[in-house]
Amino acid sequence: MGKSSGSTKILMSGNEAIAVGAVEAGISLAVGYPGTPSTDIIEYLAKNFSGNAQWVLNEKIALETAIGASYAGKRVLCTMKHVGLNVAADPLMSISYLGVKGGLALLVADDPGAYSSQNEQDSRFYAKFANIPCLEPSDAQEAKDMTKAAFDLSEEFSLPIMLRSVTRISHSATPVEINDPRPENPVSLVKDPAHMLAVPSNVIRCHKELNDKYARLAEWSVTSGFNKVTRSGYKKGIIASGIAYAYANEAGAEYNMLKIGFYPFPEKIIANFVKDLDEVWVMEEGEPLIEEIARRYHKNVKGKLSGDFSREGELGPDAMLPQSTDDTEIKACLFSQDELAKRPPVMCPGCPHRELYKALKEAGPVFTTGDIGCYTLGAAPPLSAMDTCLCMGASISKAAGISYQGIKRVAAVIGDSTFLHSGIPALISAVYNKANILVLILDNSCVAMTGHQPTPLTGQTAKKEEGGRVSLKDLCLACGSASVEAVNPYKIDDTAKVISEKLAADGVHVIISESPCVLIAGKLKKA
Ligand SMILES: Cc1ncc(C[n+]2csc(CCOP(=O)(O)OP(=O)(O)O)c2C)c(N)n1
Repeated sequence: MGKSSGSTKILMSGNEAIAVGAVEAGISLAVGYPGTPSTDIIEYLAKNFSGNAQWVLNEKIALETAIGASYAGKRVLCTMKHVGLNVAADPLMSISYLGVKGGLALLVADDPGAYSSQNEQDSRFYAKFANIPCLEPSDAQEAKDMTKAAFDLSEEFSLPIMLRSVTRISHSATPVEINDPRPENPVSLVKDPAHMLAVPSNVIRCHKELNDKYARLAEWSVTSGFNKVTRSGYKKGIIASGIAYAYANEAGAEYNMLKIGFYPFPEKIIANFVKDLDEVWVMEEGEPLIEEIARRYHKNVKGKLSGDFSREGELGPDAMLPQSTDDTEIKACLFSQDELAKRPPVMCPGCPHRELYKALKEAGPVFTTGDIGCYTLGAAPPLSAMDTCLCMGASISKAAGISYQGIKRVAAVIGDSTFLHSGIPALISAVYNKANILVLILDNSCVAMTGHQPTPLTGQTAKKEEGGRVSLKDLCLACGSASVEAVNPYKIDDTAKVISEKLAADGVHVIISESPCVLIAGKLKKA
């Protein structure tokens, strides 16, 4: 990638378009932690971008690494899924005060409908919370254009800029025009304590600078072209953002349309749009953020708060059709999700996680706190092997919390990537506070759930080059675990014996279930 291709148009997914947009904008680094639906952006860049594209251990590290590259004057793309932003929220809330140097675009992919997530939180609220702008594309071309715009805006306002995607943007393809890449910024690391130190003496001034920028950005949005009005001449209107704008276009030509693609915007945009309308629909994925504003300016607003759309789950192309068409043939072509056969995810045949769960069952009664990964599928019958699941890294802390109540035979089940993501501090805390728990780390030599990304335990980088390698056993011992044993989960009886022993012992014991994911085991053998 990187060659001039004139005005070629290529069919690409929103995620590919974001990756290409970042390259065209002259990034020097792309950094992220995997999470559906954002994962394939870094994967695309690792394969097609000659520069640096990295997986790091979690989203907080991703954002902090991006901030470092920006301090060095470079443009950097940082990617994560919506719940990842909770992990990165700490640096986010303060970097907005300090500001950035080289352009920093923060891509956050939301999952309305929670197809592969533990919730359906709406990242636009984080942008508002941190007082940073948010761009919300409605197709792949716009995803690319907005990505490029985000870098220019980031440097103009010295702010990280959020790009909010959703599953249907990230994973669906529309034609995208390819342009020449801009050259990378030169390296320039200049000390600027007033804007690089988040210390009390800087806070109030930086907060004021941020508030001023946010007000200027709202005005900037008016001429940005990202929030635009199309008039139909009728008295009905739709305000729509992101993918919902594509759905709104299915409603018919009689609707006036206000497309919101940029936050913040001055409320007068909405006030002017709804002024002469009889009826206003608001279509947005996630929470009724725009709708709440629209309600201040019009009495007849239909959306999620009025109950016309569900507040849970995602909208769809047919969201407006029952209102806008009497054509029974069209309606008959639409199908609701309820009519589709249910295909919940299941563990693959031969998955080592299943064998480990069999051994755990054989070892006798146990309360098992769980974590997030392929092994979470063990919560479902017939295994029913996991009793809790909350967020990444929570299994060990939950088990410790239970054990502090004097309860014995508590096990935490956690994958290798999840352990590296946020399990390590939990393990150290449990050792420190003398928990009596068994920690089962399911090491399958990859981040299986999100598509077999490599980890520091395999030592392979995102670009499939050799990186530094970390020993899981040494790591657990260094965390202070009373014992660390490796088992082969396919040897169920042997594994059950070790589990029984460790469940009966006091202290924090670790068992590492060592067996590669069956889908990559063949490849690993060949390597
Ligand atoms: C904060 C956060 N970031 C990312 C994800 C996406 N995600 C779900 S499970 C997982 C890791 C799974 O890897 P591992 O723990 O090794 O288990 P495996 O799937 O390989 O069994 C990731 C990255 C998430 N759910 N939450």
